[in-house]
Amino acid sequence: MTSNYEYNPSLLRVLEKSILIRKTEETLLDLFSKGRLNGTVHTCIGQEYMGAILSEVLIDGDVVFSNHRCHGHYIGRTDDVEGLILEVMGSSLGAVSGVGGSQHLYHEKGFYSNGILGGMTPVAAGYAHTLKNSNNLACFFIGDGATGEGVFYEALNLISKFSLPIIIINENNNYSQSTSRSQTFFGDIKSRVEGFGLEFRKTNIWNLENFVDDLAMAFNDIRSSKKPIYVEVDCYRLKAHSKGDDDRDINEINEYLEKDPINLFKNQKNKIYKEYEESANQRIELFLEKHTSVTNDVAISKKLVVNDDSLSWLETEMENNKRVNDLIYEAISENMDENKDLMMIGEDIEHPYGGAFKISRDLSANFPERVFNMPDSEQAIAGFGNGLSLGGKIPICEIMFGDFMGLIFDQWLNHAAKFQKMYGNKFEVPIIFRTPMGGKRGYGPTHSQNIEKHFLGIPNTQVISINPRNAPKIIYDTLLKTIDRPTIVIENKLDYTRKDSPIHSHSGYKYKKTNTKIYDLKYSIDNQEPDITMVCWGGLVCDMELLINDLTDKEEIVVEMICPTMLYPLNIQPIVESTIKTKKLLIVEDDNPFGTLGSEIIAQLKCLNIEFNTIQLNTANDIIPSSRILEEKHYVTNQEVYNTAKEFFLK
Ligand SMILES: Cc1ncc(C[n+]2csc(CCOP(=O)(O)OP(=O)(O)O)c2C)c(N)n1
Ligand SMILES: [Mg+2]
Repeated sequence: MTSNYEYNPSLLRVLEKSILIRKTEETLLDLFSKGRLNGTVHTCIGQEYMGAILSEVLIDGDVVFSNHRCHGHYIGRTDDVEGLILEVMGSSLGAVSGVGGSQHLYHEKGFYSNGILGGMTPVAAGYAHTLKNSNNLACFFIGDGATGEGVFYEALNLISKFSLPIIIINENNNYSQSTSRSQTFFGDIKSRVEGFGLEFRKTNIWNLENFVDDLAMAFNDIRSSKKPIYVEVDCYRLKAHSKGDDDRDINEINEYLEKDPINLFKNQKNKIYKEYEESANQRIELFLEKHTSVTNDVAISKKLVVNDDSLSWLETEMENNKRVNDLIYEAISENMDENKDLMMIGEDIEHPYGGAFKISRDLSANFPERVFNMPDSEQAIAGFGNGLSLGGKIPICEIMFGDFMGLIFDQWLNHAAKFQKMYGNKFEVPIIFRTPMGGKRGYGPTHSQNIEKHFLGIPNTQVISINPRNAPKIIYDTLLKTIDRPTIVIENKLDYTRKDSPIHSHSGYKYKKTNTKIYDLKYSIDNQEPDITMVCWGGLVCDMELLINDLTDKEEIVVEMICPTMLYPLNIQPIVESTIKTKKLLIVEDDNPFGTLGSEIIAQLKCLNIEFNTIQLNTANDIIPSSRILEEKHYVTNQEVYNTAKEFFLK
């Protein structure tokens, strides 16, 4: 089987690049067989053309988003063969310091890849949004198998609806790992894509001249029309999915080996082929001679206590007598005035509705380009936010109810939280997810939960809990001015309408704050030794404040309440300091009792060899019922805390 086309200069350049990619990947397989590589190698041997074409069609400022099979795309975009090889070998001189490895590559020229199928679709969309007023575009690669992911379709909707400058290149090699497309794929991708109103085009690599023309035309068309295009490319993977796992029929593979454009080129233009091959081999061999072994000096910290800020207490600034929802709105609005990179996206946030809990209010009217509604697609909202952040914006993503944070978990854990470090620690990822949590309003099992425990402990992220006493406006203001990492801010539904002035305490209780950027609080009486340390946060703070005053007035029990604002990374010092004094630690939580922040606090204190007794009060270990009567039974009641504290004091 031959295609007798002329090898024009552009086609020759694509072939030269494709051969460089093939030789690089053959080298990687060889290094792997010699035990010199750690982990996985998904080669694109047979599919190099999709990467190679990039060096023909991209301009400065364009950005490529890729997947697990990314080496070819990376070389096509960057020509950084050496950085790639060193990366896969695990060297700190590698493209991303040996942290990302084969699947997680980054380059400042505009390249991001990740190993979560489909996960980069909304990220590419968000980034493309930042390119809308330029001549640039985003180029997004996805395999046929990954088109099974739901987030892909959420993002296609956004790409079409927002008319984003993006080319989606769907490499259809008919296999997802060992599963052939016919086993799991219903219908055809064309009608799915066209269902979203996207322009669908189809090409293949078997006639490489046409392929180069088709792709070049699609890139040009996007630059002139500023509209997205979806291109399905029929192709075939000539090697195993990863390293050596291949169960496909050998006759099928042989058939495609014959059709392969590099092999055809080798047969038809052997002299030029040899030239290209030799030049690639020389480049790689010379380089490998210099790197017979690798080292990696990236620092790895194994500290148990993740936040050991030293402790000093300051007076608090409060008494604005304003409601929490007003304070959040004001902080966001004022910062939007000052910082044009700040954006806000979410469901139903536009004026006049202004958000389910009325935080965004008129922001969309005041900043129409920067505050807008998103579809009911939490994964896409989160991914789009991640893309905006990579593109230099600071997105505030409103997730309507905390319970829906479950839907963004992958974008939080495998995207936002990973980008900075897995891409070699070259940039920060400022992004905020704001969300109301908490029950006691009869919203029932899926609209009432405090699920922060599932988001705590993820490296390179932070989780902040505001309450009426930690001056939400100051917290937000500080956060918006200094944010340097993915951040969740947990608000509380009942707190929205509470005011930021504490109750008057006869016994002399007042709040103090730690001397840290995002400060924690303690509620205590100056110069009086406390009997019990209480820890709580969020929606419980105001309730416990009331209760503590009663305990002191009626029972003469003095409590020191520690209210962390930064739930992660938690500063354990205020709790350590107080528990050493009281030896009695009472933790009250609005969550069921297994694996919570409370349990973590107790574990940390134990590891620090502090002597203390402890009681943890949690909700029922069950889902949150809607009925008011049942809801009351579910939560820790104030009476329960009161009685427990009394008994604990006497022990
Ligand atoms: C969310 C997710 N699920 C499963 C995997 C494991 N996995 C890695 S590659 C792959 C097959 C992907 O097939 P396709 O999208 O067609 O790309 P190809 O490997 O054919 O290039 C699978 C199942 C993954 N990386 N991410
Ligand atoms: Mg595939």
